[in-house]
Amino acid sequence: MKHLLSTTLTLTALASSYAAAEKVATPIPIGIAVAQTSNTALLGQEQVIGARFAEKYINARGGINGTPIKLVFQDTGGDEAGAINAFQNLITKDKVVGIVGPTLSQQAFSADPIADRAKVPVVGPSNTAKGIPQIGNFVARVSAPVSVVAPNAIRTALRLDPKIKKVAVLYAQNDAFSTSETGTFQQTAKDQGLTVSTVQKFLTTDSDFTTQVTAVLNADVDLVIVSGLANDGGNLVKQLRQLGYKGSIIGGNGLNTSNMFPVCQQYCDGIIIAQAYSPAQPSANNQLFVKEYSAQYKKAPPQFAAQAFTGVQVVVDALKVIDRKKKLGEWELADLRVALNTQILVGKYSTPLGAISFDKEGELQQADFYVAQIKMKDAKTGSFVFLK
Ligand code: MET
Repeated sequence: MKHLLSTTLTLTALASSYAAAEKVATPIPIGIAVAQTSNTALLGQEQVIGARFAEKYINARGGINGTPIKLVFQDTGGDEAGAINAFQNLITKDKVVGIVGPTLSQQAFSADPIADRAKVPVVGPSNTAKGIPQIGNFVARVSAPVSVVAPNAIRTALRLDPKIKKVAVLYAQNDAFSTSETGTFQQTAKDQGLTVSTVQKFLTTDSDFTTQVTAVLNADVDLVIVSGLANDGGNLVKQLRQLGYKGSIIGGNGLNTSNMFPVCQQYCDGIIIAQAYSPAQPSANNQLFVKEYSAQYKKAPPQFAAQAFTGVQVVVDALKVIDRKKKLGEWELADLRVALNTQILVGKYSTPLGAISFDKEGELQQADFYVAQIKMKDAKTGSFVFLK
């Protein structure tokens, strides 16, 4: 018995020392957990492109002080379970040093706590709901929150049409970001002296918006503000126009993609959307990014691609600093993850978004914001025109 017990103890000790001795793999694995399937892939697709482009761009410049990176993609789908599964695979199976993801705030509130408990740094590439960095010490984001981005759209809409007085606000009540964003929109509208005549709810899974559109038309408003995701948001805008709404439309962050064009087609025309990224941002780093991205994709980088690129860049820049003090190959994975998180939070980064940093909770500090308006040439082709 005594003998058995000591064997067990020895084995346990061996197992834990084995786990503790796990080194980081080369090339350096960085996890990307975004939506590659489901309706949320309308948004995630641009993130995949931005991340892939970052991998190529960074490795072409020597990776991390000469060591290449390797992005490991795990599809989150559009829901919480998919994001949790992707995070778990990246953490335990793929043994990544950190994770860029997920696509939706709704997913982040479920999946980020798992990474936080496992002490794996997370950089949110597009999560804009209030409260994301506060999920835990290991959670930061490169996507400016709704409170900073959304008000710009209302100010611009009022500049384009100073006669706007009455507003209808619509939001997806089953989505954490949309409920957060509508709070900012409603408050900003009131602060600007507008009357919020009606507030309508829908679901991101809805496709028929007759009830909401009827309420909007009855309220006789001059501005409609939509907080939802790309497919539902696109259909809502389309039905608003088809049923006769003629006023201004603001779309929130979930409508900020040309992948919505096939949904609302020519009816996308005129939607005003605030931007956390502009290809015209003048920093040398952004201009080089835009040049190479445009050469490869024959169009300027959209916001979600630029933010995903930035998420990968932040992880890489932080790893470069760590590697200069002690080569990454000499680190144990668990220790490196903790050191990476610390370095992410204290670093300063020259990115496509301009110069950025984080506060101690992991909230993004960014200077420049923009507003664009969708211009459709026909039912299929359109573009985001940046407004002065
Ligand atoms: N900003 C939205 C959210 O946080 C997602 C937009 S899609 C990339 O949920």
